[in-house]
Amino acid sequence: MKRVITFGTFDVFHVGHVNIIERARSLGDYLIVGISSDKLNISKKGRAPIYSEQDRIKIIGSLKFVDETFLEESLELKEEYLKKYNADILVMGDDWKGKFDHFNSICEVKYLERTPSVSTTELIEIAKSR
Ligand code: C2G
Repeated sequence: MKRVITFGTFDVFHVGHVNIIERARSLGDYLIVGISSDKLNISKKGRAPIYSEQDRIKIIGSLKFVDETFLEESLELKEEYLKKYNADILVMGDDWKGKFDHFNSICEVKYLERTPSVSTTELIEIAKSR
């Protein structure tokens, strides 16, 4: 049984998020998703997510591809999370390419191609302009 783990904010949920979650799940038998806390997002992106962490966890946890979710409190805790959740494969979008290669000694690290032409930032801009 292969355990796959992935991380993300998944704010303003869109098809790019579904695609990576679906593909991550297809690489193994059990998918764990670490969802960035509101606080972590503010430190990473300089703004609070549109959807709260409770709502983002509820949305991601309701997907049929997702077996388990948890709150990712810090980028520095990645190694602890990989060990705690017994991950065999870490999946990230290719915007993170190379950034997590050093975890190769703990688990397999895979970067999947991002879905083109859709992003949370762009969706916020489109919504604002209407
Ligand atoms: N994604 C994608 N295609 C898009 C947009 C996003 O495949 N068009 C992927 C990203 O590559 C990422 C996941 O969806 O793997 C979640 O995206 P974000 O919410 O932007 O994640 P991010 O804030 O980069 O968080 O510890 C790592 C971070 O928590 C990753």
